[in-house]
Amino acid sequence: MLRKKAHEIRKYTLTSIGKLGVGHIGGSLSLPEVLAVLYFDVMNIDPADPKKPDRDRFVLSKGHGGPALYATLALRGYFGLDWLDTLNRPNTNLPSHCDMNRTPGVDMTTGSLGQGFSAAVGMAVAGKLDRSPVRVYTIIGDGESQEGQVWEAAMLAGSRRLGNLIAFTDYNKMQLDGYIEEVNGLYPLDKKWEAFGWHVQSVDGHDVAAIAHAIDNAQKITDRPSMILLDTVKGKGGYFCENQVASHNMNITGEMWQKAVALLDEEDA
Ligand SMILES: Cc1ncc(C[n+]2csc(CCOP(=O)(O)OP(=O)(O)O)c2C)c(N)n1
Ligand SMILES: [Mg+2]
Repeated sequence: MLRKKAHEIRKYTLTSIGKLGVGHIGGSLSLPEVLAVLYFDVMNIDPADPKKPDRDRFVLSKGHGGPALYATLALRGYFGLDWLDTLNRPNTNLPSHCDMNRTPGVDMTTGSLGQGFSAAVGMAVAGKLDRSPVRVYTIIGDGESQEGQVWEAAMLAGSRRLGNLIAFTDYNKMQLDGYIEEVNGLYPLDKKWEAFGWHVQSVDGHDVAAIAHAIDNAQKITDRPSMILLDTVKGKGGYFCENQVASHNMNITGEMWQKAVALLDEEDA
């Protein structure tokens, strides 16, 4: 069921960016599995009441992945699937990067890398002070993890022992214009998070069962924040962009996205 949801998210993401003709396809297509698990299994949310006070919070800190989040929110019932055709067009409620003032279900405006993660840590600090049962989930990019701001927030989360915070790194090994290890290496990323006081797990980021299991483990760790490193492929499922640095923000023709969706349909049949 979750695997199927992830595939639907991937197809709607391809379709909405494809119809627009340009967009952050690579970093959007590495996200569908974790979004499917969070939105269709894990989080305490209500699409009919997007601002209910005791909802779990979600921050897509790598805000350029917005198209994948919008596909997820539409499939979950926050708004109609027809909204996806308005992606990044004038007066849209679905801008290329996430905007909490425009999109129902978006808890934080993001796009300036590093800032969303800091906001998520702030939400978790507030939740802990309030003794609230709310959990905060957030996704950062591996390129985003080259931002100093991420590590300042990581240090605070570790020192405040934020057991209500569960973060993911979309570890797709690429950023905007190159391979992570060539631009500014992160290795060993797991040891870095551990050193900042976090509980760390590494899983296949395209395996919904493995992601669900890791979240289950993380929820049981209440004395530390959790980082789940998702081993992912940038552009996953797009035959024209999979595992390519150029997939970061690219032009897409009608033929490209339609063939990609048809190939995914064949896989699912
Ligand atoms: C503070 C800041 N610096 C630079 C950028 C431009 N930028 C947008 S996405 C990106 C690369 C991010 O790489 P990563 O986090 O690995 O994202 P993904 O591979 O998932 O697309 C950059 C440099 C930005 N949005 N914010
Ligand atoms: Mg990346």
